Amino acid sequence: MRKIIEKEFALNYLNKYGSQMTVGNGYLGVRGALEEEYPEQVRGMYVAGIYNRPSGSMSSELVNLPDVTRFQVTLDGEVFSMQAGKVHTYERFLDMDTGELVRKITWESSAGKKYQLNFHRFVSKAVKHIIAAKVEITPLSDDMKVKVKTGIDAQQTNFGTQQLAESGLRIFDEELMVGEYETIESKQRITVATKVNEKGIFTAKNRQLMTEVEQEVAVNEVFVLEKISVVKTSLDEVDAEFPKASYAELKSASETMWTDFWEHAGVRVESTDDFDQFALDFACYHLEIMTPKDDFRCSVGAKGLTGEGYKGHVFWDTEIFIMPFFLYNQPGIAKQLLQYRYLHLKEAKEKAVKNGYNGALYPWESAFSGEEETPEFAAINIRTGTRQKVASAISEHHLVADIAYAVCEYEAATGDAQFMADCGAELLLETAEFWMSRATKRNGRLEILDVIGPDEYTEHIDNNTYTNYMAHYNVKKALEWNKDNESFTVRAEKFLNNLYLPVTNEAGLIPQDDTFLQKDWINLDKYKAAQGTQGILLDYSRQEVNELQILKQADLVMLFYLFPKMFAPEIVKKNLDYYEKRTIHDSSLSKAIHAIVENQTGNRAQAYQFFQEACLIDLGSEPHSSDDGLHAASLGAIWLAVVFGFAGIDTSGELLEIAPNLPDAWQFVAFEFVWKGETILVDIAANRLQLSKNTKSVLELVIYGEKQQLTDTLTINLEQKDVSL
Ligand code: IFM
Repeated sequence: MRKIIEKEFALNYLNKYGSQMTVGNGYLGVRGALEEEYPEQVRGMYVAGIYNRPSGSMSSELVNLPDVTRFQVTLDGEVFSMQAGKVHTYERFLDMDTGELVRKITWESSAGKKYQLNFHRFVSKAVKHIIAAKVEITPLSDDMKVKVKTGIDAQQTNFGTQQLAESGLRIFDEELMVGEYETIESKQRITVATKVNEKGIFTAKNRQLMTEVEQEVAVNEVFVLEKISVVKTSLDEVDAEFPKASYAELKSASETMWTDFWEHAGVRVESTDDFDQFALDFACYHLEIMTPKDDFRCSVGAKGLTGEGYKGHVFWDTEIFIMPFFLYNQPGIAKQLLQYRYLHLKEAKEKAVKNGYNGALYPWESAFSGEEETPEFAAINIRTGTRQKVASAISEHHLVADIAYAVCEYEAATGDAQFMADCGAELLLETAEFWMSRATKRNGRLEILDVIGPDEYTEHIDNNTYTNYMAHYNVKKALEWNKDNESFTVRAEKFLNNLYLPVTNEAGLIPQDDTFLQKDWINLDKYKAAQGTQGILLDYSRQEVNELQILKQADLVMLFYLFPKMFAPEIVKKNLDYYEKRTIHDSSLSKAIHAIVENQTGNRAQAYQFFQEACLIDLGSEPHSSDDGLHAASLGAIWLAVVFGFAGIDTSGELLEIAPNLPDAWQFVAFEFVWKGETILVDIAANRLQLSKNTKSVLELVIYGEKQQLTDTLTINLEQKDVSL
């Protein structure tokens, strides 16, 4: 049973569970807010691609849509709230096997009457527009008079910003409530339709279209109210029919799809710590519900569809951290995520021109329009009243090569020649053109000046090693795919021959950039202990941090992860140790990548510790860390840590390679891995590796450095192998 469980009600954790218990399907995300109101509780319903730019703002925001999850329950004249009366039993869980959120409470009112209240909710995986809810109330001590008020509440805002104009409200056939809305600036239309299965009295007031159902219920009888809602927007091509089916029927159709998902995309782990399996299930569930399935106009925001953090914007998180989960399970979805970038080649080219470059310069933060959405300024410093400029839009350029890397990763895994002909080769060409115009002749070579690498605590630096190597790879791959373009070929070869690629110094260290190794070092223990909080910025100004050897997140280590064969193992080890000591892991994109590279160097205990710490980013006990949404890239990276870390899969060569190195705590791990159209079941135990597929074709692969052929099943006895590095 895959379950996220909340054992007791605590106001402090309301919004964290609200994010964790989001239900959705990649089109819709509905936060796990409780049905009744509490101060500070953030409700949220989001549709992928529905953004609006509030007046006076530079950036679009993922719109918080009218709510259908709120139920005001009045029992014998008292409004139900867990802040009043007494809660005798409480249980809430999100059943990830079925996508259903359930809450069961035995409650005693202030008047001393007892009730059993059960709430159920899910977003359909079978019909993407449907949200279904069910309320069951049983009076346990006396007959009861129950009133339930619910409907469509358009008082929702994005932290106070109203994004929607109400354009129509109607009741059809004395049962169906329909609200129509339009985003104020982007002019997207949203229709929300809902109905309950009992007759009630309708009201429309203050942007709320409601029905109130009232009934007398005898003691121990169950009052049941079902509410089915449908959401559609002007992005939908076909009209969504209002379903006639009941809650149970809709649930069963959705459940079938979830069963199928888990059968193919789940990872099974046997560990001495059950938390590992739970964290992996949590990651897979959320990756699945945050990613659009059939619309390449939309991608994945940094918080998926679980909250409004980062305004729902799309970063490099998608291509580097999230896409692989789909590429090696549901490659069609990975392709769609790349098509989103291809769709916005035009805007990327416009951004390049605007900044004085050629080719395609993708926005650091993207939304629906494909234009740059990075806010111009960071949060205000309330002591000085000033705001620091956000430099990422103008100099965090590695994203361009990250997208190109993802294109090559997709091609390597699928061999999809059609995609390369339609989009991939051009995407590589235009991104390469960007790098060729971005480099500057200096010191008798080409250098890339004034950038921000993945480590965002180090700004305005020259020759960030990660960026330079990625740019080199981008141009090299563009050359391979555009051999017939003569003018490009000549320039690309010159670029490749002249681009400065930093190498190890006398001490065996690869500099993160031109000046990093000359900067002072401070003891970071205090900040590492509070990682993820950016506490360093309370003691040091951004400028001061910039002048110290301090990393927010994996930088050079990202390169070791993406190119596992590029550097000799002893160089990786030395640099990993050096840079880890200087990394606070204040970004959620850091820990799991460090876990992978630690495992590559044979440091399995440290790798496992980092893996577990990465899992705690959204699942730890700190109450507010995920209030405004889950860390989507971190969830993707948890999956990466298992597949490319512990299972030791390496896709960077001609042949698929596998060299597992499991943590001591793990007895077993198994998952499906799709490679070149074949689904391989990877099954690893401490003493045995088994690969199987259900076709008879021969697949050549490399296992612990030895070439092997897989037809249907291949079993390797690991007891006879020395798997230590
Ligand atoms: O893309 C990341 C970046 O690397 C670190 N800051 C947060 C962004 C969104 O997750």
